[in-house]
Amino acid sequence: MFSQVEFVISAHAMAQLPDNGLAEIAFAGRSNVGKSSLINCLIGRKSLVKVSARPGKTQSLNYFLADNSFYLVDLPGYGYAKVPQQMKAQWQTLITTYLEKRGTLRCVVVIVDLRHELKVLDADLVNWLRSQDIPMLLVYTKADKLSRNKAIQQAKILDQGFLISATDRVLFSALSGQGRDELEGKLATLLDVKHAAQDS
Ligand SMILES: Nc1nc2c(ncn2[C@@H]2O[C@H](COP(=O)(O)OP(=O)(O)O)[C@@H](O)[C@H]2O)c(=O)[nH]1
Ligand SMILES: [Mg+2]
Repeated sequence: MFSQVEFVISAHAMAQLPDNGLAEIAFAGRSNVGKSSLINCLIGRKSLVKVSARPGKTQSLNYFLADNSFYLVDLPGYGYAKVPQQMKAQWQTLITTYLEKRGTLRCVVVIVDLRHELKVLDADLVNWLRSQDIPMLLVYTKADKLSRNKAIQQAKILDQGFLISATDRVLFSALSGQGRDELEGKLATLLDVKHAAQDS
């Protein structure tokens, strides 16, 4: 599913988005949650997507083409305190327009830190996606930072907070690779493509 992935464009406006009609999966999350690491882990590349030491930097939609058949879209991280108000408003405008209008969007992967309590911004995004009937998949990342029991316990708390069931999310770690194959499987189903975990 990810045998060939290449960077396509860093888009700052809707007019710059590809118009070839290929399906896409978008990735959203708070700055520093581990979004870039997750995408790199998923596609099996060390650093195609930059893992940033300076959060809140990317304000564009970064497009990656996978196997010439669909796009992965790295959305700008949100919720970083040091980003000026004006940039926050800009994030909202571009992202809201993108999420509402993008007909080829199949799913938004919402990434949250497994260790944290439910954050208002994450809950707001999830509720808004739900209200717009935009399919989403929750990923609880950095699972390696908790013991197995604690991770399961924390995941249940987040499930209740987001009002989802365990099948609507993936416990993930970019460090250990936990949840990687499960995530690929779920995305393959959404995109209706074959993946490594299936028989060929
Ligand atoms: N332990 C652990 N650290 C992670 C994981 N994912 C990301 N990180 C670290 O979290 C920081 C932010 O990661 P990055 O992918 O740049 O986050 P982004 O801002 O959401 O794109 C980096 O220091 C990563 O090494 C994970 O699954 N486990
Ligand atoms: Mg990033």
